Amino acid sequence: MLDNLRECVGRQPELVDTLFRRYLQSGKKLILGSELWDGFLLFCEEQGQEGLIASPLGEVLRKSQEAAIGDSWLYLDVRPRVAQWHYLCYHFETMGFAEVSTADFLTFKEQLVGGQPQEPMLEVDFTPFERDFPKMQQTRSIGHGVEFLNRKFSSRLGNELRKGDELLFSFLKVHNYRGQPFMINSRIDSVPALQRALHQGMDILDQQPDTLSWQDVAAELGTLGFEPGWGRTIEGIRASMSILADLLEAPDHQNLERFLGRIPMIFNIAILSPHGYFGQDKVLGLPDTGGQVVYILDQVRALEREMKKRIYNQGLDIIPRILIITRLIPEAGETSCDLEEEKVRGTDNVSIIRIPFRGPDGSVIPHWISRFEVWPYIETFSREAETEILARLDRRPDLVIGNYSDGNLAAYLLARSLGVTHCTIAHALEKTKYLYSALYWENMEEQYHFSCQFTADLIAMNSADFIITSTYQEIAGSSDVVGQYESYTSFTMPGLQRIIQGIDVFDPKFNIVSPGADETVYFPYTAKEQRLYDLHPELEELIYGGEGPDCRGELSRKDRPLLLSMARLDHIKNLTGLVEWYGENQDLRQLANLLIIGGTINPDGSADSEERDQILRMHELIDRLGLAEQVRWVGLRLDKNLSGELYRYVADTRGAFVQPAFFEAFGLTVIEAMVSGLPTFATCYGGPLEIINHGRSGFHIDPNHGEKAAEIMVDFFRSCNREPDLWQAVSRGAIHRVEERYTWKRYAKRLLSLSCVYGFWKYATNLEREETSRYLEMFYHLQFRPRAATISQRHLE
Ligand code: UDP
Ligand code: LCN
Repeated sequence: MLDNLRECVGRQPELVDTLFRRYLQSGKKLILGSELWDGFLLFCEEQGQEGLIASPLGEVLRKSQEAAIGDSWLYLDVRPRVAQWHYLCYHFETMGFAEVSTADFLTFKEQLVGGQPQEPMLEVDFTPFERDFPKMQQTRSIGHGVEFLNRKFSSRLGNELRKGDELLFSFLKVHNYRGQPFMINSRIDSVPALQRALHQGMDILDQQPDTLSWQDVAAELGTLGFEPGWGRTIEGIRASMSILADLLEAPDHQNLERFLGRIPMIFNIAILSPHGYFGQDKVLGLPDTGGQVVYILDQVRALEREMKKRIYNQGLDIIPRILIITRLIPEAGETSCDLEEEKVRGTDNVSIIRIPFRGPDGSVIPHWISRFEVWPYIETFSREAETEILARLDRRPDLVIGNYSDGNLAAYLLARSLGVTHCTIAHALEKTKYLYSALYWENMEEQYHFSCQFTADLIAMNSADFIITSTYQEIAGSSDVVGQYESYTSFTMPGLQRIIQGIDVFDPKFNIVSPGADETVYFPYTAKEQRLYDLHPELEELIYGGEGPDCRGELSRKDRPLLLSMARLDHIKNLTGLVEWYGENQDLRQLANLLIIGGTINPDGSADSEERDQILRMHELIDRLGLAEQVRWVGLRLDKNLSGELYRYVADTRGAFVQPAFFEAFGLTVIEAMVSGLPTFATCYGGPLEIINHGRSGFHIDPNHGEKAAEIMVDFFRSCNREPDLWQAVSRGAIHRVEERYTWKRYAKRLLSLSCVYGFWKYATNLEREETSRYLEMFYHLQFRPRAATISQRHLE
């Protein structure tokens, strides 16, 4: 890249210098990639140098994420392809280019924003720990870690046969439940003994009819050293034994995955999700309370079902248990968040366990606390959680799953202390949501405490045995957009820490496991027999009723399709932006009514400052743009059945759904709306970019170009008026897309398989990760804890 660039610049050095000096003269120290590119295009046009656009210089500028500019230097961070970074610098005097290291680039940025060279700063680099750890190389492999590991490991089993055999054998020996061994007991004391026993066992099974069960052969197999766990039926037991025998003879990755998935390993799971209001009713839409709660409640139902099925097929009679550990909030309003325990509906053995946040003196913090301010409480919360989990399960959980930055940190502490497999799920990493959230962290610290959050994120993602993401873009973005995890690769927080390598997105710990939408609640509008028509009077009142304490606006034209949007009333969700685009587009106002479900109407009813600002803005827009007869704003939290039927009701009006967020990590509402059959217009930043196939199963819109987004909607409604089949085609495309890709059943199967494989991998490579664990422990104690202690204890006041 550098050679081509030098050659290209060498042909017209003055021209390039003029361009770069323009950037310098703009007076900006930092220029975003899009501005850099727009400036370049304009320059080429003015100079009559359109040929430059396709040149190596054009390529570098098109792929630059950012420019950092000082008096003598211009630095570029270039991302030629997904997850690949180069740092270049240009010197204004010598007019030459050079490639610089990550550290040099970050140091330059620190000096730019801090004025003088900074004090020596902590440099964090995880590269040396991973020197011998297998890494993927192709960008298309990113997010498919388990397949890679299985391939890698089975070849290792093959190459170092004795060692690999021993590993599998010793792994089998560690499995038991409350002292009851599984699969093999101490009579089988070596790999050859295991191979012999397997052949004898299969001979015995071959003489039995398939209809018999484990009990019928238990005594005979027991004399060979076998214990329960091979299967319930003769057919199942035979299959497990033959897969293992094949594996010991000639390892291959498919058999390895199949066999590991058959070992009884996961009976109890602890899921951590401290912040927000975690409950089953009247919580969705409250501050910090949205998709994560829906996700976990659907996830546990699906997981319990799949765990039961697997345990049954393994021939065991163990009842699986899942504990969701969240925060107890004494001042819980209408919610149940002040209860210590709640059973999850639709499950047999899943409970929500609530543990309060405590101040330094042990006193319980009574009120809700923003997710940005939970840091001082997580450690005592985790300690209490550990005691509670052990007391309730009477043993260690087999898997700990963290959710979001705070839950992931709690999961780290817990899994480290208990020595169990640890999975993290980010849901949304805040770093990419706020421009310069790392570089200007100090300016945002009072409100967001990113020093704690990003440190916690680094600890969690590096400690986790495996990471689940909902989409590829969450890990590594797209050719033009940086992934959420990728943004943790290298960054600086001046005065605090310089991250040379925070995470490697090629690490096989990353796996894409997409969530679904509860199909008992969200299903196509065409499924007439399942529809909840008795909710229609309530919905009609909500949509077309008069103004009241919870609703603003009264729709005057009931014959028009509805354009629905539903979200928390956070700035990032951009519901107010949508109202503005709609209000300013006279055509759209004539074509459809806008229905907004979110927040509350009364600003005094909100404890969240960001939500209050949005409420005031919404009122201001409705007044200023005269929207009272075309926009209906419902400030209520709808229960799931009502919101499910609402999507379908909107589909009956031949309406559509809009998700206008500035950034949406995944977007459960998007798949809910789509599977209901609603044509959906969703942000091109984040998950929806991957969920929707533009034009086929919905449409991408750019929240930064509201006018254009409104025009896309106008075009759609107009085209539907001309071609009545168009609405149906997009609706069918949306349903098909979700049914094919986003289901909880698939999710649960995959998550449990991953847990088994990574459990094995953790066992097999424990030593290799132990160094990282020790380093993380220091990072936690020396970096995170002091930062968390700086957060004001104002909640105690
Ligand atoms: N939701 C709801 N009622 C509301 C607001 C939201 O039921 O008033 C649900 C919505 O159906 C979805 C979830 O809350 O299941 C929001 O998830 P999403 O992933 O779209 O966004 P998040 O809030 O997690 O950022
Ligand atoms: C958090 C978000 O912001 C959403 O985009 C996700 O859909 C939700 O969590 C569930 O993972």
